[in-house]
Amino acid sequence: MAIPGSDTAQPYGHYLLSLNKWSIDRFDCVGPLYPENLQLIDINGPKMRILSDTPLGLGETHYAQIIPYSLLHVAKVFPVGYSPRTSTISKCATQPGQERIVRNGNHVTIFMTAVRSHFTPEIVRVNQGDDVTWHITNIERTPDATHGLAISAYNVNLTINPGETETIHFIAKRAGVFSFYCTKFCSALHLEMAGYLVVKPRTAVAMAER
Ligand SMILES: [Cu+2]
Repeated sequence: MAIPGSDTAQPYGHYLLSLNKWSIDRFDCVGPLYPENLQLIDINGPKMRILSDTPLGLGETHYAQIIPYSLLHVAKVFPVGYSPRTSTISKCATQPGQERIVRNGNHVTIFMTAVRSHFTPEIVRVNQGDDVTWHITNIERTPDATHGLAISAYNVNLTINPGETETIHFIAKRAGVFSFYCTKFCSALHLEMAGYLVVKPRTAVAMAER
C-alpha cells in the first residue's frame, strides 16, 4: 500500500493505492492467471471508497511512489538525434537529407530517418554475411509522434520517440527480402510506413564478383 508522499516527511494523505496480486472477486476470469491490479481508494471518510480498480496486463505490482505531477520536469520531445542511453546527441544522428547507406568492406552502416509516415531510405540492400549497423532517427517535432521499427526476420522491434536516435546491430545471416515496418499507429498512412531489407545470397554475391 502507498499514499501520496508516504516516504516523505509530509505525506499528503486522503488517498491510498493498494497494489494487489489477488483479484478473484474483481474481474471476469479469462484464464488461470488473474490480472494483478491497482486500487485507488478514498480514505477521507469513515468508510473507504474505491475510486478506480485498474487491472494490469503485465507484472506483479510491488512498490510505488506517488508524487505531484508538478515535481516532474519532463521532456515532451527530444532534440533531434538525442540518445536517451547516453543523454547526449548521438554521433550517428541523421538529419533529413543526410540519409545514406555506407559500405566499408563487409561493414554496412545505415543512417535512416523516420517521419510520418515514411522511412528513408525505404530499401536497404546488403549482402549475406555483412556486419550491419543501423541507425534510425525519429525526426518528428510533435509530442507523442512515436514510431516503431520492426524487422521481424532479424528479431528487431524498436520504439523510437520523437527526436530519438536508436542503433541496432546484426550480422545479415539470412538471405532474402524482408519487410521492415512501423509498429506505432502514427497516421492514416501508418500502414504504408514500411520498407524492404534485401539480403543478397552469398552465391549471388560470388557470381557477381566473378
Ligand atoms: Cu510510424
